[in-house]
Amino acid sequence: MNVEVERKFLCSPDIQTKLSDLGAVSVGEMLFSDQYFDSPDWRLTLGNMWLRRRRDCWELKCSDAGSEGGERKGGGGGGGGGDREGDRQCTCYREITELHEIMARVREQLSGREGAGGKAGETQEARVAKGIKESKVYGEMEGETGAEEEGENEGSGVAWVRALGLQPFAEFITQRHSYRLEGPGGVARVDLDSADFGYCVGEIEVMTSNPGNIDVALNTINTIALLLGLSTGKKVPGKMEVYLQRFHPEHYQRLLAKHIL
Ligand code: V4E
Repeated sequence: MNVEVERKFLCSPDIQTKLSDLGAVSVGEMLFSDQYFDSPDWRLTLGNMWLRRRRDCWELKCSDAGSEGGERKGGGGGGGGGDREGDRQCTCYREITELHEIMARVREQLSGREGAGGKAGETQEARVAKGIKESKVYGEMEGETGAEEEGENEGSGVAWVRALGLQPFAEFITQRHSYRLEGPGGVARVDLDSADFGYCVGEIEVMTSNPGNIDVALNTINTIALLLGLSTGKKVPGKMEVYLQRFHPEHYQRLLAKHIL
């Protein structure tokens, strides 16, 4: 299991100088487009699950990483959940990239009772049931996705998400400059992102395959944040939070009310 522990920060004009002073090494710049999907009643995101397609690859981020293995308490909303000031600015998400596992987790979430329910609940249940019936088993769904859009990688198409009644709710392009930085106890990646809707944000990220190492990751991130002179104040919003606040205020308010954002 891959767990992504990260902390967002606002980029000061001298951030690149600070990174280079700390020995950070530039590992490249890239441009990518993200598309996020959910049901009309936001059943995935209200369950703190984020389904994304980036460069024809699917990824699901789930908030259950911090509570796995019983070694530490996971905070609400994928939060760092620790006792130190800096931990509260960190988030901790499990990243799933294997398509079969993504499909299984999405199906489980859509057919469960954890989501928004409400007025669209019944319709959504019917849609999910229909999507699952049409696709019969996930092995077949994956086969369908491979064949559905000529020239795309297997599974990169959106047929399987459509069959489950999911729709894109956010789409934006990011220009990213990434750095590699040695911290105490591990290596971190620092990304400086500029999204096409006019928001810039940085993030310090440590990936670990062992949930027992989350505290080490938090320590690495907090130390780097201190060295970069980042403020210990309020948690800095990510691109999605700002996107929803600007373009989908109702969805944003529901996520705030559930303490997911
Ligand atoms: C987990 C999550 C979302 C999915 C997007 O995650 P994020 O890491 O912010 O995006 P990005 O582009 O930096 O992805 P990467 O390239 O690192 O894989 S959208 C909202 N969340 C939850 C969340 C939260 N509750 N608080 C903060 C500060 N960030 C994200």
